[in-house]
Amino acid sequence: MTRVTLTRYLIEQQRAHNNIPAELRLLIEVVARACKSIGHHVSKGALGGVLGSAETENIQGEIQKKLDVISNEIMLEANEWGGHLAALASEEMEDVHPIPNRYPRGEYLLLLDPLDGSSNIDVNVSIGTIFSVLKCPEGMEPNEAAFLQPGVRQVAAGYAIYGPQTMLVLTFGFGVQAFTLDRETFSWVLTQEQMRIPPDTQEFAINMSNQRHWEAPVQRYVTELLAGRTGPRGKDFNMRWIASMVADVHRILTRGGIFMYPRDAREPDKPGKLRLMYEANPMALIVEEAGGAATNGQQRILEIPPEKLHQRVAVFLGSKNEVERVTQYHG
Ligand code: AHM
Ligand code: MG
Repeated sequence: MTRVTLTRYLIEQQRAHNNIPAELRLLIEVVARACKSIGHHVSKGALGGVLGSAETENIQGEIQKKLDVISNEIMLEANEWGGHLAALASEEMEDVHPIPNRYPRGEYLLLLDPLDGSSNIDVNVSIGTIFSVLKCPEGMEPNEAAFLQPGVRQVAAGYAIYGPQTMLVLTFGFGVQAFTLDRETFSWVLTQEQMRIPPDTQEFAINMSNQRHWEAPVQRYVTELLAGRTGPRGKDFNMRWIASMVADVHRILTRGGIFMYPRDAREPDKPGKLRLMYEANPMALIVEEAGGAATNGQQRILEIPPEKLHQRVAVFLGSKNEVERVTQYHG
């Protein structure tokens, strides 16, 4: 069997379809290399002194883990000097980070959740890195306003998952491909082409402990799932909740399912927990490209015009028929 590495895949795509500009290809290679480095630090655990809290707070008011900080630094260091980016933005940084003047500036904008699933780091459960790539609008300074583009404008999105296998899942808007890290050659090898999410499923993912805070449409939808075979849905549903969005989405890409993080009454001024620009948008593009759907209950996530870099959003994504149903319940 021929092994297709990430580099070869990108070059062959470019050659055959001319759909990945060279600068974008190089940018993705840099991000993928940085993910290898993050994965390497993750895998060291206690031996690398990377577990535990950094005792600092990020812009979201969350206590950062050491690996949140390390992963953000790895991404910054890897991407600053390459010449492909105009600026980057991250969950761990309050403001956008324009490429310093000492380096050449490119035309792309990179958005990151450098280490997603922070609560799972210390318990050795799968975590990941999520990224989204936009183009800096022509003639615009790479400031926050340049980033505030709806998800449909993403030119690439992906995530790395650090689990039993380390994998990279990528889309450029023509399907979703998965690469597995070969730990012997330290290269990404194409292991799945055109991932597809089945339109129907009997598996859902939601943090049930928040049930009392949910809005009526989500109460109704989940109650019907829980009623199983003798309820209105006429079939039993299974539940999974990993509390790493990357891992929950990866399961859904692999065997279907619906993932929900609804708006709830705990913090009424925040429309959900997850962040639109570097969690929901990249995952929504991946899920749609795999034949699934992604909404905030009212509209396609990818069409939401962002107002703020760190804006939050309710998320329903995965198997199409289930996402459409819960969206309909929202009226
Ligand atoms: P993080 O970016 O700080 O790690 O938070 C995002 C994570 C998602 O990966 C996951 O779906 C969710 O938060 C879990 O939330 P909860 O702890 O409320 O179950
Ligand atoms: Mg996250």
